[in-house]
Amino acid sequence: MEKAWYKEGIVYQIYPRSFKDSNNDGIGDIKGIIEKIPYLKDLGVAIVWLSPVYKSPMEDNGYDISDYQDIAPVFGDLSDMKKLIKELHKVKIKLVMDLVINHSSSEHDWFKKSVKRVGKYSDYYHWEDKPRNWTGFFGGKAWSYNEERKQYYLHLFSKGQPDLNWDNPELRSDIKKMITYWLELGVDGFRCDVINLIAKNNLHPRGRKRLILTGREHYLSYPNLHKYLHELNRDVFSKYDCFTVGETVFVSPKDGVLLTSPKRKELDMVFQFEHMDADNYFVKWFIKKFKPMNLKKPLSNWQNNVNEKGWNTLFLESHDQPRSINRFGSLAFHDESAKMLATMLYFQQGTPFIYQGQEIGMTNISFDNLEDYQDVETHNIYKLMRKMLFSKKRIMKKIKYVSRDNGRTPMQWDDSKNAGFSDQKPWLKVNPNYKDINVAKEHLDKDSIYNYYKKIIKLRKVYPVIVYGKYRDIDFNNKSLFIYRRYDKTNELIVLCNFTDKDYTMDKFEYKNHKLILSNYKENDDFVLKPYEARVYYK
Ligand code: ISL
Ligand code: CA
Repeated sequence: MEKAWYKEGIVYQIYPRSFKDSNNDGIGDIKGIIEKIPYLKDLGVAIVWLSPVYKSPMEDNGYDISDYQDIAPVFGDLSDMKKLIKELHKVKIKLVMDLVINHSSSEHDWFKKSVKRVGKYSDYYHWEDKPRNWTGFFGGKAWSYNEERKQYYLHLFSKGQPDLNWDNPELRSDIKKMITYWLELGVDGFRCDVINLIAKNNLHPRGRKRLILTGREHYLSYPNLHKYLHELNRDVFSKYDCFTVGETVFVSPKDGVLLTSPKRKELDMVFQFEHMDADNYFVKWFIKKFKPMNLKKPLSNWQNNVNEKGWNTLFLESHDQPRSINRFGSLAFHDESAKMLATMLYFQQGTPFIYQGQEIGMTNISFDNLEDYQDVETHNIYKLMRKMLFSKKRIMKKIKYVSRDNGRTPMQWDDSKNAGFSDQKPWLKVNPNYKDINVAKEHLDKDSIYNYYKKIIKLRKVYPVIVYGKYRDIDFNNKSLFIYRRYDKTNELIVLCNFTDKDYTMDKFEYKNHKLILSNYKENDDFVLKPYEARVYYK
């Protein structure tokens, strides 16, 4: 297998709005990130991925971009951005930016010109005289009327996020120029937002009626996608020492291989979401009780079918996901389960992604008032479910478990006012548990979740088998344990994880001659795994 820095290093995702506020307006910003570079360095991450900081009306917190080559004033300006790149590079940390090119904001100049049918821009978006029956990701109709142009336009996300028309070569050429601009500034790669939606089928507009995403057969990994990705790679990415990670929704391991196979030269890796359905029925709002098997099955399926052919990513959290302890671990075994989940995930094959706050075990918030939630999706879904006659109580219960704001509360730095995030009222309330869960406290405790993450990051540098070794499941049908083996010609790792809150007694123990290199308990009984115990053995 080909070696690469982006396979070896660990990525840390920053949601700028919630990371660190430097000028006390209640919103995190680029200068705040610069302040915290020593923190990132201490943790040991190699790459930082920044959620969007571009100019935006912020209908979807920056995933609605109105100028791809400028910075939103709330986050700072271009000189701050250049400084961030420089300061990160000084300490050998790479920077990956978010690339939101399936759609722009309706405030983007391109859209304004498209509305007025100005020259080449007329065709930069998808326009139709009659709306199609497609529905969007945030619930509701995906085609909306524009009064001025007197036509309907496509938006798979909110109304202010019109989809770009990738069939237009002039649009593609403008996108390539824009990406080149950032690469020239020194950016080391991109996380490509919903990239497998960019190609649309415009010939068969009627969508098959479905409970969610009617019409999705016309844009989910539609064949032209591969053509457009290959073109971007050939004309732009391949000319720089950078990497791309595609956010790809509703993809199978087979798609994963097509998208990341080095021979095909499309993307370097993808985020897939099959394991994010471990506690829901396909749609996150239809919650079901979590069963370890539902996490194990998709994760091992991707390991078994993508490894050696393409490249995986390893993630449990992001700015779109609730906190993993609430979903797959246990609040009663907060530290143990946080460490177990990290062990289970990061010793698999793929590039590890840590989402801010995950490394200290941040958890979901639980607001009783809808008004305390800020996310556009949460509000859209609330309205939709009210229309569907769900009771307010029932909807709020769902929101508490699922809302994207669970992962967006301000980073908990210390136990001072607003968790040390800002002097002013933060844009989204701080989780009241910040007195217990915060960076300052965990720095001092050698057994903290933070220091456990540090150990994992260090081990990855010591044992290349963690990065490049093959993967094999052990005792796959076990409903309580997740056990697997990583190996190459001369090295072997065994990862043992207990997903239950009870002792688990194994009937055999075959690792007597292995060395225990990591565990979340101080003492380990060979045969008995304590609640949420995790161990890694090496031979
Ligand atoms: O969280 C979701 C909605 O329930 C996901 O389906 C999410 O919308 C999907 O993964 C796409 O996410 C990305 O694009 C969106 C943006 O809102 C998300 O924050 C971003 O990660 C539109 O740009
Ligand atoms: Ca600020």
